Amino acid sequence: MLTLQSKLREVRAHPIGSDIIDKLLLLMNLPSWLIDNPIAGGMSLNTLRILTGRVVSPGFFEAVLKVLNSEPEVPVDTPVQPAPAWWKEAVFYQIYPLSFVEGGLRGILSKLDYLHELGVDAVWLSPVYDSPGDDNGYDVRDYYTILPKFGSMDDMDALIAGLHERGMKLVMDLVLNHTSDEHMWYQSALKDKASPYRDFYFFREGTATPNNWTSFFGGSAWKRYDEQGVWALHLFSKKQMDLNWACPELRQELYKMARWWLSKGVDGFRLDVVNLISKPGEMPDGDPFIGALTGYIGAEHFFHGPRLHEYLEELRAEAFEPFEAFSVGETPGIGIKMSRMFTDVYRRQLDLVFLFDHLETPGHTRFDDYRYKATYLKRFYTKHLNADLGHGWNALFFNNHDNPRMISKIDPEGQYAEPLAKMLALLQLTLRGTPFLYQGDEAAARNQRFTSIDQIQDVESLGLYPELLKTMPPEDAFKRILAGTRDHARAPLDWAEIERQRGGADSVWRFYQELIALRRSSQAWIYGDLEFLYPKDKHLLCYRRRLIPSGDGFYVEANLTPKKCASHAPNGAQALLGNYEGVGKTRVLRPYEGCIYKVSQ
Ligand code: ISL
Repeated sequence: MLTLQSKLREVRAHPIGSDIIDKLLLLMNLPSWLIDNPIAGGMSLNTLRILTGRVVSPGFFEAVLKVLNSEPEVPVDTPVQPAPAWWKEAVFYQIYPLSFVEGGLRGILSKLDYLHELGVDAVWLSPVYDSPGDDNGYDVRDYYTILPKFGSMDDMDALIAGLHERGMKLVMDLVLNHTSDEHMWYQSALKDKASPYRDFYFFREGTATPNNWTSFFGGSAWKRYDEQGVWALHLFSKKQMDLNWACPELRQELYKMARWWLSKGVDGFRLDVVNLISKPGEMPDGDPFIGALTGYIGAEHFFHGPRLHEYLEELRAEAFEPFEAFSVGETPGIGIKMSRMFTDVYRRQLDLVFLFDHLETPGHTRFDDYRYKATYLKRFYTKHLNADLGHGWNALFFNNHDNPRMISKIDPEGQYAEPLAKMLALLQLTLRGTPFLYQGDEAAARNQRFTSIDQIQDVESLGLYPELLKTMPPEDAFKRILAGTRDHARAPLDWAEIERQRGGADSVWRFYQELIALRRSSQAWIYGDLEFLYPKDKHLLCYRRRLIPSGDGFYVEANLTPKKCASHAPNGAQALLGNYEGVGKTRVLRPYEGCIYKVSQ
């Protein structure tokens, strides 16, 4: 049990403590030696509290201690050889059905040969369930029905069969933190206090707002119903009502639904914001300092809630294990050590999690209008992938439906769009972990050129905009929206461009195809060691992958800058693949050039 008398180094030794410290340092763009030195490490939290009293709110340390003490059991520290699994070997491709192709599920079915040709092994399908579409399907009205716009259950069955015929897998998106306010459970619960579904949600009576929590999409997290005299919790949009996992009947309903999909042949799930599912029933206020820092008041109460691990174990045991289903959790706000707590095989919770700390550089959030320096990727991966994973595994991605396109963040003008897209692909397919491509990555899709708020559709941006207007002029508010809006990634795919690239010889598309084939040609890319080299070189990310005893060994280097840099490739190494012509012919790497070599061990 950690207390105010505990030393900072003891907090650092706790996985949640370590991740919170890292997160704070990242948010404030402070170096880690500030904390990781003997003087700071020997300081008690109480001393730190006195020293930081002017900046930090009085309840901050207690709030952090509460989260830390909610997790007494930490993963065992014995590294083991990773056990083989299909999802460690697979290349995933995320489809956002609204903008992937016309024709919904039938349209997707018509593109399976396309995906197969690219080399993809598994599809993660963003929600296609019945939904009013307030958050493009992440507001589920009925988990058992397909939204008519996307097709029917027969089309879904055809999609599952079509994928399996090609040896591919299907991972559905499962939204278990909330439902639409139009879900039958919610409608019944709201209208009738005695409804069997009343306890499925967080209703609170009284005139005052139950607490100060804010929604991820702007404003209070509580919605008022004057007629019923109640408040209801929504951490996301006003139509996405949070589910109360403390209610055992709710959990059983959710497990039943997951089993129903698995019995149809679905191979696993991507679990939407799954680290948010446990909330303290007493609904305490959030600490204002943590709120100001993270942008979300109340976060310390729900980003790792009191019964989170218990729920995840139960979900796995009751819904996933009978089908040997795969699970990847979307876990905003957690860090590398906590990811081990979720994915350690002995804890039987999740197979994989998505971490987001590489999507912005330190000191920045998604809505900041800034240029992303790709050299940060070296710092991030060296720390992140070097760390002992315990028995866990990594997910490798640069894009998804919630983020502007990475190549536009690094190079807004698009001068290096092609080499940059290829370099990111090269990292994604040769580092250690499971790659998740997002639709359009294979054709170097870039951000949109929105010029006015009227063109924005994303519920998050539309919620944030009026909040921004309270403190800044419209031009500045729009600049922030333009920097961070999720609409960039949700524009319809440009199939004409994709087909052009598919037919071209040196295209980004072809490069992806070659990389995927290369990855498949040697198990060293999957299960091999990863060793980072030349740590002092700030511009080049260099590493070796080796599988002992198969004999395969590879050296990879990537120039993370738009300037020419000297190569470190070992003499005599055989150049296999690169993102420029004449790979490995000179000792100079061009802007964002990346090369893969075969080396003897
Ligand atoms: O926490 C965030 C920013 O730091 C959010 O971006 C958060 O991670 C994200 O909004 C959660 O995403 C998922 O759940 C949302 C949905 O809108 C997203 O599309 C989905 O990926 C609510 O279901």
